[in-house]
Amino acid sequence: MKPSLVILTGAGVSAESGLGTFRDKGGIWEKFDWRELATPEGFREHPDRVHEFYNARRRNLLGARPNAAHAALAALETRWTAAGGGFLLVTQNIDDLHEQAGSKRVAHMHGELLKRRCAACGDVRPCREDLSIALACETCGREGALRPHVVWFGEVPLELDAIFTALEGCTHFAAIGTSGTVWPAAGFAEAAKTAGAHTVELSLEPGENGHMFDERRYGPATAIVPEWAAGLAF
Ligand code: BJW
Repeated sequence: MKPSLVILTGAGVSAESGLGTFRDKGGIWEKFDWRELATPEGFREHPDRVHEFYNARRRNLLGARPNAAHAALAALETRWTAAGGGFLLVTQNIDDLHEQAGSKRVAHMHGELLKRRCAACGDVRPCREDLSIALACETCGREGALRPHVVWFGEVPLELDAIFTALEGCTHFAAIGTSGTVWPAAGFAEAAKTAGAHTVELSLEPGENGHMFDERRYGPATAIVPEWAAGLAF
């Protein structure tokens, strides 16, 4: 069987680049109400508050740079694919730090903050500026329908067909910097195990699905990810 690696990243991989995590002490969902800011119902009721929340996070992202963990994953992809291995980096993160570091095969299952979508016509475009309810869609002309291209609770994550195809054929699976709380991502380790893959968790501490992993390494991503990637034999 051809070696095939699937990596799932979460907020912990970008924490040392200055982007907040969600469920750690002092995390985003301790300061903000996810029901109000990360659900379609919240956006319908208070679109201005949702725009304010994502506008602030977009401005913060525009000043952020990838760290040693992002760089190690990009180098691992180059090495692994050059040797003929299958590779997919699935990220729950809406930042672009994997791409900034040079990663190519990236599936953004929870969307991308530097894109916006028209809720009326579905048009998706790059977006580096603040959004507001006063803006009109350049494609359909509808006012007030532009939203961040992100996946909120109750919405279906993106690229699931490609992700599950990769999981079904993988020989190695790593979950990095994710609490294993949010589904369907929390079930990927089990899907990889069912496929016969060796599974590893790399994070600050065990996630909710920590028992699913064959191997566990705990510490800051910038320390443990380069070390793990360098030691991974094809
Ligand atoms: C470090 C570190 C360092 C820190 N170094 N490590 C009841 C039971 C089961 C499921 C459900 C349920 N009720 C509802 C659901 C479904 C729901 C869900 O899972 N809810 C749970 C909370 C219970 N899921 C959904 O609604 C999803 N859609 C769905 O299920 O559709 C149905 C469907 C599925 C499949 C097929 C067909 C239909 C959508 C989920 C959308 C999630 N959206 C968010 C916000 C939008 C994006 C944004 O604003 O950024 O996505 S929520 C938030 O959580 C964000 C993240 O991507 C996501 C995951 O968080 P993550 O990355 O794990 O971060 P943390 O903070 O939780 O963990 C960070 C970790 O890093 C920690 O472990 C730290 O220790 C570690 N760490 N510093 C290394 N320096």
